[in-house]
Amino acid sequence: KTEETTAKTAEASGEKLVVGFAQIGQESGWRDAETLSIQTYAAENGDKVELLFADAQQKQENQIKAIKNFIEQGVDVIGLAPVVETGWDQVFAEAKEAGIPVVLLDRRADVSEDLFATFIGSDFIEEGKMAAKEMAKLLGEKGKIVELEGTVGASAATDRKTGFDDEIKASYPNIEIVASQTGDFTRAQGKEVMESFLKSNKDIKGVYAHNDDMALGAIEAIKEAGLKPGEDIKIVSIDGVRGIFEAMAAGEANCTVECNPLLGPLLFETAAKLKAGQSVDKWVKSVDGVFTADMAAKVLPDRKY
Ligand code: GYE
Repeated sequence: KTEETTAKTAEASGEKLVVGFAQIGQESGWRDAETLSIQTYAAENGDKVELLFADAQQKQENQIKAIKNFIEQGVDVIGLAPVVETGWDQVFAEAKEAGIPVVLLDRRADVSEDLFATFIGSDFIEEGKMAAKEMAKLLGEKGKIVELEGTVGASAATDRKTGFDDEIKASYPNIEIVASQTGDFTRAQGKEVMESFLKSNKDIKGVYAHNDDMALGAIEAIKEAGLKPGEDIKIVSIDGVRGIFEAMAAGEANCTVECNPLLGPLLFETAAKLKAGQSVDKWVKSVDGVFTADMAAKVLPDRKY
């Protein structure tokens, strides 16, 4: 009710940029940092922008409901972090019909180019490749490893797997991925899956996790099994959240590929351009970088998330 009222007020005044954002949920530290970035920008720029925020609890049907609701309320721009890649055609077509541009934030959707305005986010295939190279260095290019995958059907999971697996296959014939399973990007499931990997596989030398949260769960499982994460089993993951920097500084993780979640300002700046009828690039690419354990202690105080 409150959301509806604020949207109407903004619409009536016609000045504010009204953005409806359909967030995935709260599955990871990365996701929380992105949400905070969006909400902080909106709060600090309340004279110019109005944010309608929906948390979908990791369910696509809830995201679709939120988008339909935003269309009904006549927002200027819809922002969406699509939990999975497929199944968006119909609701995006409805937004298009209503003349509301859709901005994809941090994950891709598999739809034709005319159904969305732009994708703001990382090259996940490239992230996977970088992670594979780091893993190879840590292992002296040989050994058995396991993979913790993100949410099934999410572009960030599919592409991080493709990039990593392809790079291993192409360049490191003595590294073998002996098991690969989803941990849904959460710490709890990362731990659970790692426990079962440790039970059914001997000699695991490395873990590649599609995000830091799952890696942090795996680290717990490894410790409980009486092994040393970071030494006996090398840990490489993606995101760059504070928790993994702490683990690296403590010698329990080895490498993270940073994926920037602080996308709030860019989301609203892009939305403002779209409202003004300006053109924007189809892909506004984030720049990612590699952080290894030896850098962790030094950069930790300056980490923003
Ligand atoms: O890496 C993960 C989150 O879509 C890039 O989603 C994002 C991913 C991020 O849950 O931690």
